[in-house]
Amino acid sequence: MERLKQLVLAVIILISFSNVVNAETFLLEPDIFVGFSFWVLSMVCLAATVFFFLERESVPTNWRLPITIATVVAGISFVHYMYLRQVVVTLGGADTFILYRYIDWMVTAPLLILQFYFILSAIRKTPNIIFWKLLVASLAMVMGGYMSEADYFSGIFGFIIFMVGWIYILYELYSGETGKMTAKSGNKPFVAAYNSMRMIVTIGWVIYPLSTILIYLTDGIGNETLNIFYNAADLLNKIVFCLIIWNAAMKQSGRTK
Ligand SMILES: *C/C=C(C)/C=C/C=C(C)/C=C/C1=C(C)CCCC1(C)C
Repeated sequence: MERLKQLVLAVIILISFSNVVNAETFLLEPDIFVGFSFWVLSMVCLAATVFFFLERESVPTNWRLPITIATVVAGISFVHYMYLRQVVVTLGGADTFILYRYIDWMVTAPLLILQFYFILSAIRKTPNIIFWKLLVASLAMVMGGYMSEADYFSGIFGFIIFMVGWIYILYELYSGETGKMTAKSGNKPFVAAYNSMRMIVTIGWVIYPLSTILIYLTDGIGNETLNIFYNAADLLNKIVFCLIIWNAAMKQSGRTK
């Protein structure tokens, strides 16, 4: 296990180095804040990947799966952010840019929603149906968002699919089986973490469509500003979200109070 860990860390470090080498090839102009924010986010995601990876052994056995998922989410975002930074440098604020984000979202958004099932399973027996409900709804949601953005049908149709999926997930998390089982669990640190995570899905996720609408209305601020909003949203919705899970896991282990 120790060997395997060292190997994985070595691979992560190698990828980071290739990232730095690329930075020389695709030199970022320091006054381009959007490029800068991509660079910072890449580093935060790298740090989070290593952190969750190492912390996996420190949490109670039941909590290892959510921490593994956190590692995967941070890792995907890390690799993807390096890619996006190059897109920023080579294409600038080109229109197609936002669509590239879906490569990440398609995978990470459902994984983040499934975390509610994984953490609930860590503390009690949880019916499989909750897994499937959250999976199908979150997949439909990202597909809807993608269709809307890529203008497959009319944008509004994809947007409606997105809204239906998202509202269904919120219903499930507040008043559905998942919400009820959590409330009844009587596990205080768990309920607190669940509530914060649910708040992030309720408010943090709105940053994306809201800033899209804002940019659209103010006409001219453009895609660069939009990407900065999205980067901030990703930081909250991915990294902070997973840190809350880690914190709850630590509380269960009694290592922190
Ligand atoms: C880690 C990534 C996450 C949590 C991404 C979430 C993305 C959204 C909530 C996107 C929403 C959008 C719409 C609802 C309409 C079309 C425009 C989008 C993509 C901003």
